[in-house]
Amino acid sequence: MKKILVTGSLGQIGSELTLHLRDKYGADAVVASDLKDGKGSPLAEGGPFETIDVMDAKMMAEVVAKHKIDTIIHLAALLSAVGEKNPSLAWNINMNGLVNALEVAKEYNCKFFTPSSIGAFGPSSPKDNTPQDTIQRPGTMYGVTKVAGELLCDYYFKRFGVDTRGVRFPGLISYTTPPGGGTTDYAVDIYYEAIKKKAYTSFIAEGTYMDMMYMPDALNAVSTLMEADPAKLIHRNAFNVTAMSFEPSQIAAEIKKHIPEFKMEYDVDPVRQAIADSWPNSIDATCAKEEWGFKAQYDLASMTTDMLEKLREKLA
Ligand code: VAH
Repeated sequence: MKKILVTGSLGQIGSELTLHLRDKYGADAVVASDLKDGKGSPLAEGGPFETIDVMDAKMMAEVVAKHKIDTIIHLAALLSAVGEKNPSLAWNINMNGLVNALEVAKEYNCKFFTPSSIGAFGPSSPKDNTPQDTIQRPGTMYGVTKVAGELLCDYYFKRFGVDTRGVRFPGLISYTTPPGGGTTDYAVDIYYEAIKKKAYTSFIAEGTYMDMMYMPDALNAVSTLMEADPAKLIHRNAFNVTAMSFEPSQIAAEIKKHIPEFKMEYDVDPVRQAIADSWPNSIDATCAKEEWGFKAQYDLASMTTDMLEKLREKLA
């Protein structure tokens, strides 16, 4: 990977993955892009930045040709909860944006990454230790676009030879850019509120297990997968990856070890609770470990220590 284009660079994953890739491959090797112009953001200050509307394939192709891109990291998408508020917009961006990016990757012979999600599973998927290959009948538009996206990326690999790879991300927790409109966002919001108010009211009910991962592990997963030997990949789109599974009272208990007076309350949001209930309690990441050496470094305890430390600095 010598020249990488990241779409959706100003999002929760994009804002950190772009910097991670620039650290690894050099600032000029990674072209950041987003619908917004990124003026004043570290991404625009620290390296090439282009404004791309992923609904405009011609615009994307022009940027790929201009910068001689050889790898596309396609992140631009709407997340689960916001997708339920506007399902047709979610389909349009998540699918037509993806098709545009895949067509450009095919035309310019680019390697291709786009994330799927645990949201690609549904109520009829096995709930515990959900296997890599199993029933996928999600009940959200987000999940529908993730399953369709996985199938589309496999198709472009098998039919056109595009080197497509992807992971099914769990909820991602980070302190740099707050997530926008996800169901797992409670696990990020809680850290901010713990520092600001020593209290948090969770919109997800106690006892609701979901897979989660700290952002540094997610960033390493992307670069490790993209550098993996293709001969060893039995799967491609998309690998189950996870670091931990917890429910709200467990992350609250971990925070209380650092902030003893922390108070946790619940005011369940029925829409996001229904989405969370339709997802696995835990997924099995054996294939990722065996086929390309996926390994998460952070667990709930070490993530909580680092999140609170970094957020105290950020919010000071
Ligand atoms: C969401 N954070 O909540 C995303 C992610 C597994 C969750 O797909 O929609």
